[in-house]
Amino acid sequence: MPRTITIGAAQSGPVSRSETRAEVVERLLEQMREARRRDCDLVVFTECALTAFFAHWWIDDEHELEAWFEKEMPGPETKPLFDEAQRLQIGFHLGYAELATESGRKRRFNSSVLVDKHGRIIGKHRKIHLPGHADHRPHNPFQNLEKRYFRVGDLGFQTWQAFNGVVGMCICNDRRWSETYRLLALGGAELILIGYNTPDHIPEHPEMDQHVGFQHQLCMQAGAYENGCWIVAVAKAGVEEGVSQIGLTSIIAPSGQVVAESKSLEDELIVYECDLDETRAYKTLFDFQSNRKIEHYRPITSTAGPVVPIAEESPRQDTAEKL
Ligand code: CDV
Repeated sequence: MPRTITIGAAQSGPVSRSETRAEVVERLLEQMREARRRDCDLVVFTECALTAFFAHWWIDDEHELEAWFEKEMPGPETKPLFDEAQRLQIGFHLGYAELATESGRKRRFNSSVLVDKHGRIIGKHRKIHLPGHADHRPHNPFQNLEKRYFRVGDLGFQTWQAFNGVVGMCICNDRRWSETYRLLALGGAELILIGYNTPDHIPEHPEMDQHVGFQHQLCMQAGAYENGCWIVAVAKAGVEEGVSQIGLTSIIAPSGQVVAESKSLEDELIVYECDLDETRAYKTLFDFQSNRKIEHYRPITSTAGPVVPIAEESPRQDTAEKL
């Protein structure tokens, strides 16, 4: 029997700085209800879905900064999402800024949760690859202060048995690192959920502007194929507080093909029925168990013995000519 799961990728359009949590949650609830009408088992929201992406501007005051974070999940403003999920019997993925108080310590993370159709949190990820900078760059058209506002996630890349398969999560810049997919796949992931806020311009690297959309798809398509996984990647799109962000919310099959993609830079739900058994052919093709042997990967440096320089072992043509 095929293990199909119908997934709604719920792209968010821009959220203004003044929009309240209640207003944003209402937008997300609308998308959740549409997802249910379109027979989805799971609806995927984006990174830091509850507010504008505040890492794009400098905040000095600790109180002001904390106001952008959720102190509990669910909290009073997000509980309606959990209640509605339970009522509709639909799972969801939500990215949010987390203010964690654990063992008397306050720490800030860029996090996401996976919630089952009973409204119960079954998994949590804290973003590991934090892009941007920690210093103030007021002359940039916008900043990316994730290194200042968030700690590196301390939960690793975990997977959960859910929705009749094995599910993993990562957040935005995590998707640009092959380790992310490989670790999730080694944990058995068949489905990887991603939210992202990706500007179409990096102030420090304008030469990359023309490649932003291509590179966004490239790393995910390779990650899906090389690891035999479905990938659902959901944008915060459009011009938000002066920052223009890509859309390209995508559902990618284990073949590496993009099978569904958003068309707008607004709130938009794209839906696809994903057969988790389609992962099998690729997982069998690569067969990590028999083909992926760490001992066959020659280390670049080793404490076990001398490393023979490449020039000594097999001289390059130009070196050989000089000898
Ligand atoms: N939120 C992100 O992690 N954004 C980065 C941008 C800054 C390059 C990304 O990888 O899309």
